[in-house]
Amino acid sequence: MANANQSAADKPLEARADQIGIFNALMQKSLWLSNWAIYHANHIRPNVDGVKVGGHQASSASMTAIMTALYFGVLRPEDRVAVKPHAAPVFHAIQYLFGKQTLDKLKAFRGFGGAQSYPSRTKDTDDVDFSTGSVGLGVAFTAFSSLIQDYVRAKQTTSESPPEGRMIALVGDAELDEGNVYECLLEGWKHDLRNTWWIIDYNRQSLDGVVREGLYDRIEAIFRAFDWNVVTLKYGVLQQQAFSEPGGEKLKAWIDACPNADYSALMFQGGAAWRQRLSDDIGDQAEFSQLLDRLSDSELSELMGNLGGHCIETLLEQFGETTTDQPTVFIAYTVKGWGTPLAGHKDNHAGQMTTAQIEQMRAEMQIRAGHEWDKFEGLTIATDILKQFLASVPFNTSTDRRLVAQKVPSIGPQFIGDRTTSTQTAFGKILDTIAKTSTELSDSIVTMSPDVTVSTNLGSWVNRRHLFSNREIADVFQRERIPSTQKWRFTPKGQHIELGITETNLFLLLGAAGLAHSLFGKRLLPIGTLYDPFISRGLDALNYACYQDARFLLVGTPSGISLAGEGGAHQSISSPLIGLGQDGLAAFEPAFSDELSVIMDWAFDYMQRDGQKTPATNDWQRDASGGSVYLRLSTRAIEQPPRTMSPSLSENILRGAYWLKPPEPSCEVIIAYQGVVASEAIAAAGIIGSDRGNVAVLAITSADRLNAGWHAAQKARQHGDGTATCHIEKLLNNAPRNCRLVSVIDGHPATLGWLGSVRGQRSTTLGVEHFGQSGTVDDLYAHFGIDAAAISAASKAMIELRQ
Ligand SMILES: Cc1ncc(C[n+]2csc(CCOP(=O)(O)OP(=O)(O)O)c2C)c(N)n1
Ligand SMILES: [Mg+2]
Repeated sequence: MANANQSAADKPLEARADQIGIFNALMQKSLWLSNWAIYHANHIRPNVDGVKVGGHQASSASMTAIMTALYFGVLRPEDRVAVKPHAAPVFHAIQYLFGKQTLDKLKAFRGFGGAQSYPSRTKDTDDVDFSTGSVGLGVAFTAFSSLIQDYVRAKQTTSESPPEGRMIALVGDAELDEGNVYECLLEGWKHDLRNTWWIIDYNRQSLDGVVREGLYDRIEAIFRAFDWNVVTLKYGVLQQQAFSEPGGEKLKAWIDACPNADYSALMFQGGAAWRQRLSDDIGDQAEFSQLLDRLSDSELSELMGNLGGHCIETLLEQFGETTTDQPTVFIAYTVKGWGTPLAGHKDNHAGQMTTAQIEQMRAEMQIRAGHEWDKFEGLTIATDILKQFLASVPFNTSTDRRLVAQKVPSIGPQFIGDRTTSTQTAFGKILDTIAKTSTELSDSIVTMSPDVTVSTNLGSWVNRRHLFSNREIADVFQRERIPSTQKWRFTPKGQHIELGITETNLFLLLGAAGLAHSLFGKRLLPIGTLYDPFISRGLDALNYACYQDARFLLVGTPSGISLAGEGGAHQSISSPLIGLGQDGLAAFEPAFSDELSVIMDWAFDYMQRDGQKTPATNDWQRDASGGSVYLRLSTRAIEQPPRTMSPSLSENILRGAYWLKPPEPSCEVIIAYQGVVASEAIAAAGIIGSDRGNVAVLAITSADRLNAGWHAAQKARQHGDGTATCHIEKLLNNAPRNCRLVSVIDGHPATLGWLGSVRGQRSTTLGVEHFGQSGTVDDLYAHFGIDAAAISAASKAMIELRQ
């Protein structure tokens, strides 16, 4: 019985042939099951809405051999894999063979509750390590996971460390068009990237067609420039044997010179076309002609399709020989649609086999009608042997590959007690206070920033906790006694990861760190800072991190037009809407430092809540299951309210709002503000109300949580829970029903625009809708109509409105 732990090359010839036979059988089965699952979803399952179901047969086929070699032979349980999104069907098929994917879910591929179109950590149940879908992101995620693996291990003793895994990306060649891949390469090089494999499915086709000539040289040069080990898998063993025969060198030279598009077209056309073209190009040369004549059309087609990426022997050998921890890229030549009638056709990305074609494939694979899903149907190797083999595959472990980590206990809110301060300054001070404590919490925090560490007030944290690097690097300025407020010391024990200016990398690193508990068994509390407007730059990666249910604290600062002098597009407008709309991210915009203290303390707990918990029906789903947190902060210092934090105030802050000035029965207007414009809202209330009791001020700390609670209550009522209510309804119920509402935010007014609908109150929404500009805060608040004068004018107009 073949032992999958041993590389095929190490074995006696007979055993090796056995093992290769088993791999080839499983490859054939994975190819069939993946194609059949797509066919079934599109042609057999009833289509009730007429919308295309889809699935990628050609992209899956292209990777089947690579994934067969990896999953059945090379991977170890500690390895983590990001599978090319549109190879999901092969992944699900392999998991099904392992017994980790159900037949029901496979039958429901792309259906409700079925196996997902693209591998999903959160939605699939079959051991997905990294979600993929938005091409390029999963690729880079593996590198950042490797960096986090190093980070975690540097803080552990050897006995605490689980085995070191390889972080592996299965990459479509067109994914290399995504710029984030190169941002990641540069960052990886800076951080001594290790244990990372990128296996490129080099089929030279993307979605729309065949790629340009000469790409290989560019790709190779790029990886070498970043100190990667480059392994090229160009020819399979059949081709290598043919090359060693008389006339074979002619064939090799022809293959090497053949343009990508021609190779693809010939693969599609098959053996007769190959024969014609090779004869035409190479001509009647005795030895070569003999080589050609020896082969039938189908053998010739098999030979020409026997590229490195489709040859199990080559794949096992090359993967097995790669024992270095140097990051390694495998460039595996493949044919898109290999092994199917779609092979090589330039339009095959969304193309699917016709019924006649799948029937032909069924016949070739000897699969009887009604036995399409049988795991060993049509294979020539005895079922017992295959079962034994599958049970011995190292990756097919019965232990859960998702790890768990102890919860890090809270140390309570850290209050900093300034009289006038900004939320950004307060953030830095709170972190500094935490840094001074010797607690599990302070040791679990890891900060990161894309070259805005100092300007987002992480400086004192870094001075105390240092920067992370695999090796010690002293701060030259410190050593030379040159005065500097920053101590820039790198050490394996450091707790800040300094990134270059790429927000996408920040989000991917936050995502990887935010999964450390599950990937590496160690709970990290990652905090990432960036300038608020530049969230948009990395938005897809942020979405990606949230989709994987990674847990982190994101700090967007400075924000809004309150940034004043910096002007223009440095002033964020729509980020509160991102906070409102982004799933998996609870967004807060505190105005005062004591609110921030309470929110940060809560965030460290919320980030650790169990993603699986089912919420009560009238609760916002995420309250039970937890998630990541986004803080929108400001550099504008404002006067702090003199107060001590009470449990009820703290609870209200976390629920999203509290009465700063509660409504009286005579209340005519509520001024509801979020964030730094608190001072304007308070001043406006003074202008219109002074002590007449006609105005109330509602402090909103989280439009996001308020809004989510409101939606949850509405849904619960729709589902028959007549008692369901929510925080914002309870608060607004304290005010007379017909009082008016004016909302204000240094951001897009739609953030609070829904408030009037809660009780059907007439409302005016103030905020910023157009690009900012430079000026003083007073200039800009007046210009955009969010100063005290504008708020009071809007309030008065609302009061004066007749019904
Ligand atoms: C960010 C993003 N843009 C566009 C797409 C749509 N898309 C899916 S696959 C694909 C082409 C991928 O080609 P390649 O990576 O070479 O894989 P192949 O299908 O050739 O195996 C595109 C454009 C996507 N999934 N993500
Ligand atoms: Mg491709």
